[in-house]
Amino acid sequence: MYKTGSMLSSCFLVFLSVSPVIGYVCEKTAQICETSLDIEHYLTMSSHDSLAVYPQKGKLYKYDVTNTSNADPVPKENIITGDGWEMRRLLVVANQSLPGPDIIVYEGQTVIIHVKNHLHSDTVTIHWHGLHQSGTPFMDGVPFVSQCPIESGQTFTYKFKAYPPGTFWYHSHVGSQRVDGLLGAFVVRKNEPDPLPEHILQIQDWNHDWDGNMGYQLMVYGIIENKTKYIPSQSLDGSFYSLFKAQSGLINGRGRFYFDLERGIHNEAPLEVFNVKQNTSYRFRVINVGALFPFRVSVDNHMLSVIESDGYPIRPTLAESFVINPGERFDFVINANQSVGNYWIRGKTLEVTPRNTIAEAILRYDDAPDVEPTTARKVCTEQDKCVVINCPFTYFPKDEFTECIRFDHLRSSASNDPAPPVVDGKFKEYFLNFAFPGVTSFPSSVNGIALEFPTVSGVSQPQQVTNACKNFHCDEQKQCKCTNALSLDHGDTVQMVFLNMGVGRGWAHPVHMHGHSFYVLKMGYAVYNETTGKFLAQNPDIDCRGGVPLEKSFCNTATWANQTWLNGNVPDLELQNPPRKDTLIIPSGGYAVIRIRADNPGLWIMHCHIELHAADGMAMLLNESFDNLPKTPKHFPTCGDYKIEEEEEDAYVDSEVDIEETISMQRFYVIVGVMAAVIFLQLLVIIGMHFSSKRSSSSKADITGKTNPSFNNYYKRTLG
Ligand SMILES: *[C@@H]1O[C@H](CO)[C@@H](O)[C@H](O)[C@H]1NC(C)=O
Ligand SMILES: *[C@@H]1O[C@H](CO)[C@@H](O)[C@H](O)[C@H]1NC(C)=O
Ligand SMILES: *[C@@H]1O[C@H](CO)[C@@H](O)[C@H](O)[C@H]1NC(C)=O
Ligand SMILES: *[C@@H]1O[C@H](CO)[C@@H](O)[C@H](O)[C@H]1NC(C)=O
Ligand SMILES: *[C@@H]1O[C@H](CO)[C@@H](O)[C@H](O)[C@H]1NC(C)=O
Ligand SMILES: *[C@@H]1O[C@H](CO)[C@@H](O)[C@H](O)[C@H]1NC(C)=O
Ligand SMILES: *[C@@H]1O[C@H](CO)[C@@H](O)[C@H](O)[C@H]1NC(C)=O
Ligand SMILES: *[C@@H]1O[C@H](CO)[C@@H](O)[C@H](O)[C@H]1NC(C)=O
Ligand SMILES: [Cu+2]
Repeated sequence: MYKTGSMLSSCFLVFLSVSPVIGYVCEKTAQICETSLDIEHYLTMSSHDSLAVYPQKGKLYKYDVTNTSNADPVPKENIITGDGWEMRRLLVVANQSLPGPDIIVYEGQTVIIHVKNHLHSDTVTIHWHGLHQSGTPFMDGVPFVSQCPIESGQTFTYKFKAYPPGTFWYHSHVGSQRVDGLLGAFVVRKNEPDPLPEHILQIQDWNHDWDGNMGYQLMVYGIIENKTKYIPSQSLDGSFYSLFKAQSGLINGRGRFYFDLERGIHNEAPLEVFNVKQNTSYRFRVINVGALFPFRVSVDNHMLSVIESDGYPIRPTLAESFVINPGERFDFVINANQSVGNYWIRGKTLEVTPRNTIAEAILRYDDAPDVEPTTARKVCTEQDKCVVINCPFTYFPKDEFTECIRFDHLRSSASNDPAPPVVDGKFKEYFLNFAFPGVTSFPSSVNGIALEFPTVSGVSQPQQVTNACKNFHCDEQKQCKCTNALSLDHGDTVQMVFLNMGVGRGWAHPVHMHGHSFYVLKMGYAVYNETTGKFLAQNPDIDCRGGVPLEKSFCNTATWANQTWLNGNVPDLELQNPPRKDTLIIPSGGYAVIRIRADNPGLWIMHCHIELHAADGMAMLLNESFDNLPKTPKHFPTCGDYKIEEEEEDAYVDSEVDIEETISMQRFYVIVGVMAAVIFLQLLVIIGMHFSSKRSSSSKADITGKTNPSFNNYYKRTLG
């Protein structure tokens, strides 16, 4: 029987649940938990000693094994398999593993993590997704917002309080590095007696052609395959996902590539196995660490009792499955009360067949044989419908006999955690449209503004933030790019209406807010056809303005269609037991009403957690009670642009001339020495020739200017 509090059993559990990585578990009674992460490039399907491997029947073999029947397989623990694709893919990972090592601590402990950047050519930061960083906004791990990026070779030490308790994760916040594998689970356990034994399940979409940067370029410029344009895959509700081709799904870094999904033909790569003891209940902490696709997660023959999301408790709700988007977490409990055996754990995207991307893992009861499950997914019928939690739309096609429970219909099980109330003079409301508005170009934006990051650490070098936006939205029907920061006053109740509307309406965006876990008071969905589940019209509660019809409006300056809803008077808000989240989808053509209390001074980014959308600018900053910001630690690194100051320009140019003159004089003396025997007139002629050839062919400016146009411009600017 598993007992908490014992270091030994904790390690044992983690070892079982998340091979290959043991990870770090802090002692329950410790005040300080200290560990480190080594950030390196690494390749899939290889290890330093085996070089490269290939999959067969769930095992891995060294690349030069031709007959596997009498060969020893390579232990999968040391290999990042991904989906087993043999063309090795370049990764950026922590401690040579995907996912990176689990970090497990207890509520209230002080966490110290030394992050060392071993990459040759990239910067790094690590964000602790979902932790509030109260009092330590400079430890949030967002480049140019909470810190300067960690340069190649450097180490940065993160130090913060483990709060709140729950299922969290860590990941790089630099560019698209998360898509390259720099991620891992971060669990803050409660100090409670007899918790359930638990497993961590990290699910993600996977793509073996690209790294994150290439994925971004292809989203923007299009994918061509076999001389044909690749059409992005379509969601059940009729919308299209962004142009991102996922080949496979992974669970804890393992999946398999399907050559033919319908006929079930795949490359036999090994999968993750979760061991359970019969008649025991388990808590699964599920994290979508992927790039773009939501997964619908289920376990064959087992109902899921969903008990928590993003670290906050919800009234236990039984379901066949739930939908989890990038950045979200759901915790569920299953009772292993079926017969001893193997059962499929399934993750399936909501794409229209046959483009489905699936992720698989094995639930293995103790004493069950080491074979793959043969179980089937629950058959949903008219009499026995399947219940799905957190649908991004309101209806599945009627013939799927599947019912949706929207996230805003769940209730918090906390006894006393009501929404912050409307207080006269201390209540603010903002409409924020996460969309791609445009006519000829469609950048990702919030209220028409694509976020431009500062070039300094925003939290510690506030005076050097340039290009701040004048307002938190562009004008109606405009696009802009600037450092978009919404100022929040200390103690205010801030209501935000997240939108996904107007001409730039996209598929449901999972919006993630740093520094807070907001209260979800209400969501508004689009109008759908109840039979087909297809999208019909955007939600009419919102007036997008812009002086054009809704379908053309950029929706940059939206408001309530019914103006009596302002000042917190929206009907049907759940104020008593609202569930809390840090990452929530905004349904396509719909909205979500959330509130926070502005009680955490800091500079927090808020962004879509679809990596490509965030990289493209669907992000903004919350500049929260900046005057109350805690003092930045001593010697905190700074960074910024470098430009030659006006008064220094002359000095720079003069010194260049001085150097050239000095060099010329030295040459002169050398030549004089060598030519000592030559008569005076000949010497003068030679010196003259030398000088003229030097001038015409090897002036420093000319050479550099030819090979580097930008230097050429720079040189022209400073000289002219
Ligand atoms: C990461 O690797 C380093 C070096 O091997 C090790 O000291 C550290 O404990 C590892 N971190 C975790 C969280 O396991
Ligand atoms: C593979 O090895 C097994 C066992 O040594 C042997 O029986 C079999 O003939 C070999 N197959 C091939 C194709 O060489
Ligand atoms: C490429 O397209 C051609 C013409 O449609 C088709 O015959 C061929 O099978 C395609 N090849 C691949 C690899 O999909
Ligand atoms: C689980 O419960 C069933 C039914 O009561 C029983 O037959 C079985 O032996 C139990 N399994 C274990 C491992 O205790
Ligand atoms: C297994 O547990 C679930 C609740 O988790 C319960 O609904 C179901 O009836 C149980 N099944 C058996 C065979 O005991
Ligand atoms: C945040 O607000 C402070 C104080 O008003 C200001 O100095 C700073 O530049 C702002 N930061 C950003 C990123 O807008
Ligand atoms: C919904 O779709 C069904 C089937 O295509 C169609 O018959 C029906 O008219 C649609 N209803 C609406 C309100 O569009
Ligand atoms: C506006 O909203 C209020 C409050 O919900 C409601 O009583 C009123 O009927 C609405 N007005 C219109 C025109 O729908
Ligand atoms: Cu998005």
